[in-house]
Amino acid sequence: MTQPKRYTITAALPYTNGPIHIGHLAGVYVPADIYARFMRLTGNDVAFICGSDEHGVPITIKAKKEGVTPQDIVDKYHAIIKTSFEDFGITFDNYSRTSAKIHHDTASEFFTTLYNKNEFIEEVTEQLYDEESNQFLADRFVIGTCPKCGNEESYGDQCENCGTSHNATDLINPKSAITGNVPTLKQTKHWFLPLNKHEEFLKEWILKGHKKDWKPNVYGQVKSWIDDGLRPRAVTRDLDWGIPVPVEGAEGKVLYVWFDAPIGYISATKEWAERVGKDWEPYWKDENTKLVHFIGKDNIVFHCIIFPAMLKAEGSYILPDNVPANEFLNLEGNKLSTSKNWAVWLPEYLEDFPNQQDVLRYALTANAPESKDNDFTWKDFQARNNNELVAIFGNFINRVVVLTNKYYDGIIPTPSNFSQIDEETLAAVKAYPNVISSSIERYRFREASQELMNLARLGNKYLADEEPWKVIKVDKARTQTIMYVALQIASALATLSEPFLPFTSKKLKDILRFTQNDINENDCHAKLVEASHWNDILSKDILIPEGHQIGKAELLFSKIEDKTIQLQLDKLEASKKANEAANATLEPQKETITFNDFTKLDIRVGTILEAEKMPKAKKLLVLKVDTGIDVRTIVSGIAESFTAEEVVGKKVTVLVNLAPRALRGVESEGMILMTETPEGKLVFVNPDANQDTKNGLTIS
Ligand code: B3M
Ligand code: ZN
Repeated sequence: MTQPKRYTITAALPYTNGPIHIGHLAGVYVPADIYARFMRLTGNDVAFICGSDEHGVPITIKAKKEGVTPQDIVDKYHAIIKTSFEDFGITFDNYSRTSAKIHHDTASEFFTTLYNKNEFIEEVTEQLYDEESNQFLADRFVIGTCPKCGNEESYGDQCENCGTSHNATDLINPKSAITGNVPTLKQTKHWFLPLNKHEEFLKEWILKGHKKDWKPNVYGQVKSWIDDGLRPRAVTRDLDWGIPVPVEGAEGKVLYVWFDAPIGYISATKEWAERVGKDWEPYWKDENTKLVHFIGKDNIVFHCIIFPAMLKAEGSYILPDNVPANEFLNLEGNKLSTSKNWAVWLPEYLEDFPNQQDVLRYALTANAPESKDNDFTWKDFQARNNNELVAIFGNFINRVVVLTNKYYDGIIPTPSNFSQIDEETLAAVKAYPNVISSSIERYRFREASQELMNLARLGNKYLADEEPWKVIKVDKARTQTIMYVALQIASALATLSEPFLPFTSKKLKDILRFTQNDINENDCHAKLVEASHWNDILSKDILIPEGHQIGKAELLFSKIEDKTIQLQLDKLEASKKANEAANATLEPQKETITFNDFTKLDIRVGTILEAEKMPKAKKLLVLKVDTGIDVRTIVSGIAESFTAEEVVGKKVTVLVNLAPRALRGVESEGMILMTETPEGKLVFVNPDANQDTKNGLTIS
């Protein structure tokens, strides 16, 4: 075991423009929480830091869309995000927000320090400008083709396809995201961080330093950026939402969101330290502190190049020890998308699956996109629950607890001689903390979660092989030993599951009475058990002592039925449909007519009396229609959508004063009015029903 250390663990600050979804959880928050919980459990000093990223164009765009102020948006989503993290068991020591005063102050001070140290270049350059909306087009306000990968929907500051971070003026065919207009160029003054000046240091630090132990996806991306050559990056913007640039001559300008957001980690640490009466500085300035940033892959450049360059330029800060960025999680084969509502939203999950946080945590960890993009499917989620959590983990614990209660009234029995199998099993249990630690320390959370499950498998196998339910009939002493060994495995699971399955771990510790409210001062058993944590499994021979009373069995997990999964799949299908309908191309409105034009139309309700297919014409039906004033023939182009039989007797809307015309030799005296549904199906403009129509009246 390594010496306890100080850890500053950060998780990417989510933009407050929507709730958290499974992609965020799998990529950042679940692994970060496993890591933080593990580091605390193994006796380290941990500050686990996060907060809402409340500045930046994504917020302004959302506010514009909803017709409210950016402040309304950040207040709304900050509350939603914070609560859902808490309910999901993410144990941030502080979840702050970048609109907090402490953050504005910290970020301004940071900028001022760099400014006073002449670390910026001040330059008037031409930036993209939208004449119609009268504003500069920074970041997500402009969309165009990525000069690196050709993605046509790249943002001004970053391409989400290849991850490249660029300047808005680098985009090919830029368009305003506000008006769709082609931007013009307009001069404006900004402050640039000359990344080129830090190139040597970055090379030294990342490429020649020890950063080869960074994940290959992270190291590879960073290396390729450095190899491409670094250029100055503007760290200020002409926007009205953000932290004002704290120097003279910068009126109306704010800090670039990616300048202020990572400083949010520092301000959130300060806020936390103030609250708990600690000094924040060692967490950011002591060389012995390990700084670890958990992020998604689209944030790599900001955490591995820009923020370290800022910290280095400031001079008094430590640099990240590791940036274990994950790849992306897809959902049922498609890219997760907030705007297309293709996601599993955390608040909805918590509502649909109450008290089943651990199931999602486990499914996301076991299938985490650690080294490549991965797919979340509801079927896999169900299988992870039913075949692993229920059938292996839950089953083992349930058997142990039920039998202990049945045979010994819940009191841990006294073992007699251990067999070779017992000795081997107990030795195997003791090896698990190191196996799991080693995976976690290398940021291999998938592997770690599978090792945990292997420990439960070991327990199941032990019981299945030793069969205490049979042995009890012939050898009471041997049964006691078997149950004693099984209870040691159950105790190890209670402790080792904590980082991955914290709610289950707590429940299991309660069942095993690891902590008792009614502890008698002299009750050595209770004390012994209470002290149990990760490292005890290595150092102690007894994890749960004979004579200790445990509680009754409770189910840790329950089976998830097909119908529950189907409901989720239906939900996704519905959002796909809604999305397709919203994106369906609508025909533009026709030329405006006057009221007089309109009143010339004589529209009446008629009934179709007879119908027959026009010979040799695919589209035409010949109808006899009772218009109320007469019965007349109308030729209608609906034969591809309706049979003659099904339209007879239908009430229809008829334009009766249309000049007659001959169609294939049959004179048509009027027109049946039709329209299309959002799905493109042709329907009658039904005089009885309200149709959900799309294209206005069609002439058929
Ligand atoms: N808000 C980006 C994101 O949500 C950004 C992370 C900031 S971390 C300092 O993808
Ligand atoms: Zn690109």
